[in-house]
Amino acid sequence: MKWLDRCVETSTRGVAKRVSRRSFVTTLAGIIFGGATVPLLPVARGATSSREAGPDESSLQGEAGDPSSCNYWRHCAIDGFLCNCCGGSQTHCPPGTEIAKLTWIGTCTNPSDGKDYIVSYNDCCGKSSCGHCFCNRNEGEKPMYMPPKNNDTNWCQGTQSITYHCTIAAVVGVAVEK
Ligand code: ABN
Repeated sequence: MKWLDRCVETSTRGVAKRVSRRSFVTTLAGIIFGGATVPLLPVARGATSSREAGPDESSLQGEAGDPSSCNYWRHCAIDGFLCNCCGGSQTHCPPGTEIAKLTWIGTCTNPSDGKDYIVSYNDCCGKSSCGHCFCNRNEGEKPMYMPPKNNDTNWCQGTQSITYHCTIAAVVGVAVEK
């Protein structure tokens, strides 16, 4: 084992002669802390790729907890075909369609926790009308002559195609009293 001691001593002395203590500590810290952050990266990417964690819906029973039903709690102010019946889900557009960035926003009460949530009704665009599960609920809606408060609007604007297919209902936040 003496040869190993001598070998390590020689290489350590060599490094000590060539490299300043400060640069050695900097490099070592870079390896330790840089290495520690690498495993976090895929987790962060995963978090941004999912549209929402969402409120707890596990205790909901019947239509209030069924994203294919017009009576699903998030649909309180929707006007359109439910994407859950069209090859998508309540939070994701069906394959081959593009999500509209302009949306209609509603505030719906989640019966499982009694809290009010802000729900974004994004239209999915680029395929002809889905034709399944049409739903028109108008809580808080105002007549057509007040366009910003009326949900009877094709929000497929600024997308590659203005053809409307269906609508998703994504929770984007908790509503708080002013
Ligand atoms: N936002 C759904 C929709 C699309 C086209 C026409 C009316 C409503």
